[in-house]
Amino acid sequence: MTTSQVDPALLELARRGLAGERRAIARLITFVENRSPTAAALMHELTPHTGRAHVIGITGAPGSGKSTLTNELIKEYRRQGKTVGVVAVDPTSTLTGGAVLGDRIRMLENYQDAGVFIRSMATRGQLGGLSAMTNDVVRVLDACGKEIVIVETVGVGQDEVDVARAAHTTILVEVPGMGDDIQAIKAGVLEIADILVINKADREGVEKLDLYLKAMLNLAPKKPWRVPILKTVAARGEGTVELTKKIEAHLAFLKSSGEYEKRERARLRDELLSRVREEISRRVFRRETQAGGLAELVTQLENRQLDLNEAAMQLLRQSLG
Ligand SMILES: Nc1nc2c(ncn2[C@@H]2O[C@H](COP(=O)(O)OP(=O)(O)OP(=O)(O)O)[C@@H](O)[C@H]2O)c(=O)[nH]1
Ligand SMILES: [Mg+2]
Repeated sequence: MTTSQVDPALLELARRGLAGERRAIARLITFVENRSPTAAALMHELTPHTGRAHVIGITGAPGSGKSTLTNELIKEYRRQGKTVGVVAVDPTSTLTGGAVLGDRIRMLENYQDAGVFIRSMATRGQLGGLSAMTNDVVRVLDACGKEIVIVETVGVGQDEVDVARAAHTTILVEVPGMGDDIQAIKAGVLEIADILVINKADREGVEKLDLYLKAMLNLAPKKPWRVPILKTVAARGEGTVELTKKIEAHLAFLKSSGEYEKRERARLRDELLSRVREEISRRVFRRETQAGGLAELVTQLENRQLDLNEAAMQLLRQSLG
């Protein structure tokens, strides 16, 4: 697609977004969320401007203080003169429904600041589409000049873990005193953490959790980056300066070790493959009941007119046609 084929109004929208205009950024994200054909044209315009932001994932159990911590990080980064974008992935679960409203209210604190852009996204149960969409929203914020992009997700499902994996630096938030059963943090979740945060460090059980996390980290295979454990009281803004320093140190490690390029490449590879998978299924299902479509091929399989391999190749050819 060449730029000349794109609607001039869209080009203008992209230009205003790239210049950091808040309303333009909001509209760009809406296009991306709706997965409209327009979004593809816009991503074409924005992509050359991406790759500059430091993407930070914040994940952890519901109510562990991720949004409060995000809010404190925003304040600290603004003090440092950095622009910040936030994508808060809202769980649709009724369990946390109340907390989501709390998020919005707390995050309003920063809304008057042109250097901050915050967007909440509902999970809406897209099939594997959440991480693809979140990645695109992150790209928009990156292209539009946000130097730090924070992605807040509730670390419960694979989808959220995937989202966290797309970040350069992933912070896992734990809280003390939740009982031993909850402390049995899944090894898979711990594995994605570059920095561990014990939030609500004003509560009892901090040392116990600290020891537990240290033991868990010791069990994991040794890696060049030693995962630090930090204590914060996000509700009082304590420990956030230290956290930004660790985040910075992690980025420096990624860059100096060559890990940055490696992660970037692995992420793009994953994204490309899942986009292709998604597109093929979309096309196959769109023509499911048409002549030669999925339904008919299944019938031919039943009648032993085709073998599985032939049917698969036919579907694949069709989806490309
Ligand atoms: N005591 C204490 N409370 C805190 C601290 N940080 C956050 N909280 C409180 O914990 C509650 C949940 O905080 P949130 O920031 O909404 O947590 P969250 O992880 O974003 O929640 P979800 O997005 O619903 O998963 C709020 O009432 C906060 O005020 C802290 O350091 N100490
Ligand atoms: Mg939250």
